[in-house]
Amino acid sequence: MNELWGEEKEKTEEITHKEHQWYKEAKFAMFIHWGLYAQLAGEYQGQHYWGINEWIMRRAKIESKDYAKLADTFNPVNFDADAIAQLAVDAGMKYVVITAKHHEGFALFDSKASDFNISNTPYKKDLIKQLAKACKKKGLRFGFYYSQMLDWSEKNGFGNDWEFNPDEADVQKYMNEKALPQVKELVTNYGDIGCIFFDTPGPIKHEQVLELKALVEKYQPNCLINSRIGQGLGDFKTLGDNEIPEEPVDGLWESCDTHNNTWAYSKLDFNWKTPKEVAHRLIDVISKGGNYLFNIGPKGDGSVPEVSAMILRETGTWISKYKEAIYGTESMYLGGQTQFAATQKGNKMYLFIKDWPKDNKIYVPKFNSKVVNAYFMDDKSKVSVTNLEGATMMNLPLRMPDPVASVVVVEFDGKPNINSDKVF
Ligand code: H79
Repeated sequence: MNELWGEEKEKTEEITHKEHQWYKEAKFAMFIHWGLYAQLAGEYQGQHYWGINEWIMRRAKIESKDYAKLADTFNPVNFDADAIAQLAVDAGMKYVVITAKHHEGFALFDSKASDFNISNTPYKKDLIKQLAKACKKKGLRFGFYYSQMLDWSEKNGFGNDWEFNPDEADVQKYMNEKALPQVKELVTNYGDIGCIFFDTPGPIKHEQVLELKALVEKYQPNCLINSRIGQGLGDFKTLGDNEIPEEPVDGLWESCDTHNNTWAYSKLDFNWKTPKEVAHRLIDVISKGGNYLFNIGPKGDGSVPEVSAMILRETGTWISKYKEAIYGTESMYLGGQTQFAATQKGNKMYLFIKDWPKDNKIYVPKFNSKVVNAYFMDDKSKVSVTNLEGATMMNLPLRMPDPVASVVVVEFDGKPNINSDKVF
C-alpha cells in the first residue's frame, strides 16, 4: 500500500548541478489544493465524506462522465491570485505550490492536451497563469503539483478501478497523450518554475521517470523535482503526507502538512491547527533541516477559508519577529523531546522554547564550543547559562515572554558544536 501510493521515504541523489540555495533557505511555503472537488466540499448526493476531499471522486465512486459535469459549474469568481500571493507573503512563506492537476484529472490551466481544463468552464481564465504572475510580482518562487500517474478521468490513467478495468489501462498511452504534454505546457508557458511536486508514482517505471525528468530539465534546468516522481530520482525528498521526522534528515527535504484534516476544502472540517501549532510544527521541521509546505484549500468560489487565512497571518506575525532564527538556518538537533528545538547559523544557536518549564530551567546538551552570550531575541534580555556535568542549563524568567514560542539566541566562540557523548 505504502509503495503503491508513494508514501515511503525515497532516496534522492545529491544535487550539485541545480541552483538550490533559495530552496535551502526558504523554510516555509504555501501548498494549494484546488480543483473541481472544492465545489463538493465533502458532500456528494446528500452523503457526507469526512476526510480528504480531493479524493471524493474515488471515495464516492463517481463515474467520470458525472464528475465531468462539475466543470460546467466551476466559476471561481472570488479567486484573487494577488490576494493569495499576499497571504503567502504575510504568512512568511517563500514559495507557492499549486495543484495544476490532481488525481481527478482536471487541469487548472489552459491545456491543448486535454479538454478537461479550466478553459471549458464558465470561468474560462487560466488560474495557473494568474497565480504564477502574482507570485512573481511579490518575489515568491512558483511551483506546481502534478499527478503524473493517477488520473481518474482517463480510462488509460492509473487508479480508476470502479469504472474502468485496470488491466486494460495503457498507462504509457496516457503518459504520452496527457501527462507529458501537460507537463511540457506547464514548464514552457508559465515562466520560471522553482519546483515540481509530483505525487503518488504508483507503478511508474524507471524509464518513464527518466523521460518525465528529462522533459522538465530540458525547459527548466534549475527546477527542483521532488522524490515522488518515483524510483529514487528526485532532487528533494517529500516525506509522507503530514509527516514530521523524529530526527534530522540529510539533503534537501520537505514536510507537507494540512491545515485541518483535508487538503482540498471541506465544509465539514473545522479542525484547524492554531497559529501556535503551525509555528511549533514549523520549528520542528526547520530544526531538523527541512522546509515546511503548509496547505490551504480554497473553496469552490475561489476564496480562501477566512479562518485559515487569519491563522496564517497570525503565524506570520510571530515569524516576522524571528526571521533571523528561521530563514537560511541549518538544523541543530538537541535530542528527541518536544519542549524546545533549535536552528543554527554561523556562531549562533537559536533556541525555540515551545513549552515553558515549570521550574524555569531547561537543560540542553553540553557543547564543545564555549557560550559567550545568551539573550532573548525579541527584547535582548540576558539569559544566564550554567555548565553542569552532563548538560548546559539555561535559567529562564518566570513567565514565557512570547506565548507562541520564545527564542533565545546563544552565541558561541565558534560554530555551535555539541558534545555528542552528552546528547540525551
Ligand atoms: O494531494 C494530497 C493527497 O491527496 C495525496 N498526497 C497529498 C499531497 C495522496 N495521494 N495518495 N494518497 C494521498 C494516499 C491516500 C490514501 C487515502 Fe484512502 C485516501 C486514505 C483515505 C483516502 C484510499 C482511499 C485509501 C483508502 C481510501
